[in-house]
Amino acid sequence: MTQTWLVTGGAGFIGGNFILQQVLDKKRNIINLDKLTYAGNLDTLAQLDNNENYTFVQGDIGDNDLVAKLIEKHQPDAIVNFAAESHVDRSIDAPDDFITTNILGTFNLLKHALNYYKSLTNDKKNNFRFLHVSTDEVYGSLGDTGLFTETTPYSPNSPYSASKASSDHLVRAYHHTYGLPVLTTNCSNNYGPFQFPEKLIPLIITKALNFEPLPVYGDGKNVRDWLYVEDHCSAIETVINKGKVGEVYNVGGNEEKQNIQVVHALCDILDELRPVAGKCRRDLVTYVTDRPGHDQRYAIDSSKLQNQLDWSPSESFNSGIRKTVQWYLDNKKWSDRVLDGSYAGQRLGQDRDREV
Ligand code: NAD
Ligand code: TDX
Repeated sequence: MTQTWLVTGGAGFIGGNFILQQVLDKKRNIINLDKLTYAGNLDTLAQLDNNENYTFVQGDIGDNDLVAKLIEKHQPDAIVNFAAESHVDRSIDAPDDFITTNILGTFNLLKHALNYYKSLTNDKKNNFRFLHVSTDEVYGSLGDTGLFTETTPYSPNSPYSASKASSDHLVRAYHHTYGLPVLTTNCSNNYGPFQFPEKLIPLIITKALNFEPLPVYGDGKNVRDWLYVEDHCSAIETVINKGKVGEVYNVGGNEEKQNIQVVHALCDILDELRPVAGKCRRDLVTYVTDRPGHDQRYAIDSSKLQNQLDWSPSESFNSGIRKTVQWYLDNKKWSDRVLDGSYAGQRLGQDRDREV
């Protein structure tokens, strides 16, 4: 029988890609609980309207009654927690929602998942999983060498990463104390279709298309490890299916790049695909004030996931970034729609002295 998975935050970037993979490939019935914050867009999932294997519920993971009722009604085989406030710059300007959703919201989910888990019997109980989607940012910042492994001590530096670290600890505690069958994935920077254009890659694509200045924080030499979003989604599915209960798995693409290299790559692809005579998009690069507390380098060792669960990424940075640019060119309507709300590409998170 087809399993039912309760996915939270499925109208966002990664959750949306995950649901599309699951439902279009007829793998699972999906219940999507999403609050529809500025980052949630039902346009992403429009092709699932009327699909009998997909149900959307607008609501908050922190809503006690709603979460209890949803779990009771749908009797999920797994809960996959993507829901979060996810943008570091916003966490600098206004951390409150990060604490409420990422910490208290996850706690509420865990509480109800545990009550439900206790009520299950036999195979349904043995097979139930709670997968928490987290980030490499909980490990802090690296120097020029070294990689984050699953045993790297937590050292979060932004309100965002601190709130994710806190939720990771709660997830861990629910396994150790109560025996809830949890799994945690800590992933590097994702890119791909349906990413809200406040994050580096879609922001630069959007601005470069319009020949607007391209804001590069600090000296542009901060390093991120980039993973194509569909590879992250396949990693999550792999961990739910094959992961050892209670374990943490790092997910990464082995594709470290300085921010300026990413920006240059985007400029070059756009110059090729949308050339404008006499203009070179690299000339739009504008170095701006650094992000307060900007982590220097993230890099992930995902060998545990690769060796123990036989996962590996399908896209390289070069193939994935080209696909991504092409997607934004082909789906300008999507970007225009999501940008017609409160966010229009302005700089966020630069003022550490602002009252929060
Ligand atoms: P996103 O901001 O694009 O989407 C978040 C979604 O969660 C939105 O649809 C939003 O409406 C929903 N949401 C927010 N608060 C909610 C609440 N209280 N109740 C229900 N829904 C709520 O985020 P994303 O980039 O897709 O990230 C998804 C998850 O993956 C997050 O937990 C994030 O920490 C993690 N992650 C992201 C990256 C990345 O590069 N984007 C990398 C590693 C891990
Ligand atoms: O305009 C910009 N200019 C710039 O130089 C923006 C928006 C970002 N940057 C830099 C800051 C970072 O070094 O680019 C890098 C990437 O920035 P973001 O896209 O904001 O991502 P990051 O802060 O690295 O966090 C992302 O990856 C880990 C996600 O937003 C998190 O949700 C995830 O956990």
